[in-house]
Amino acid sequence: MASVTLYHWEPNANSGKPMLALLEKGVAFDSRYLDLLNFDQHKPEYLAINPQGTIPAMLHGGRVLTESTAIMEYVDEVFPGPRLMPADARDRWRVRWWMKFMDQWLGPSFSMIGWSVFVGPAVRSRAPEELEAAIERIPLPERRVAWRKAITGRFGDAEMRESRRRVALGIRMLEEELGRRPWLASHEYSLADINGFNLAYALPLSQPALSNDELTPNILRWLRKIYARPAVKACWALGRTGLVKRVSILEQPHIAAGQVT
Ligand SMILES: N[C@@H](CCC(=O)N[C@@H](CS)C(=O)NCC(=O)O)C(=O)O
Repeated sequence: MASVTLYHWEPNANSGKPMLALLEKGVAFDSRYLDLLNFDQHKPEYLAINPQGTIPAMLHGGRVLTESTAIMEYVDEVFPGPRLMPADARDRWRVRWWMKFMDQWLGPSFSMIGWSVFVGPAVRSRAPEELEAAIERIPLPERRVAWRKAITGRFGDAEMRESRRRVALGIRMLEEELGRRPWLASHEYSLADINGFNLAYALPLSQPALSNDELTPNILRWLRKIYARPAVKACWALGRTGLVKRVSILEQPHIAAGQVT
């Protein structure tokens, strides 16, 4: 039995971050897949592990660890294997700068768009009483609000506009930064790249007008280079939904502007 148990959903966003960090380090783990679309994360068995009812959570050495970015740092420090934080202090600062930016500012906007086009439509056709009962079981009030909006499709115009603005600006910032060095935050592959890939792996499909080989060549080069890593292939192979299968767009050697609509 592995010493690590990871409760996760798809290799996507917060779940994918510790999954990929563990695979990059070569750490075996017991995988417990929770189906977010089946509300598994709000069932009593999981609430006994993480009372907030959010994924991921990791068990190691008798401890329960939550918060995906903090889990990645823990995994990098505790286990042998390739180092995922640079040796230079300024580079480590840049890794943490980008991770904070993505977790707090850019990620929630990507997520709002993703919930409006994937999560909401995926569950909407279920019986209204079943959905209402599922929402009532959610422990965090802000997650209840997010689920209600996803299910009814009622995201406010102003918040969607702001999310689109952030995504467009974030893409421009990533493109510029990746023009400076091969990886996002240092000259080595790091946790910032793992974090960023989880956010942006399907960018040429989700934002075709903003990201393609002509408009954002640095981002596309970076995404393909990450996708070529064996740990990334192994991680995305654990995915079950069409959401994560979109990663195969990166197998195309060139994605022209206007090619994906
Ligand atoms: N800050 C937390 C956020 C965890 C989180 O909200 N995860 C989402 C999935 S990406 C979730 O569990 N959503 C379930 C729900 O809202 O019911 C982290 O980084 O681990």
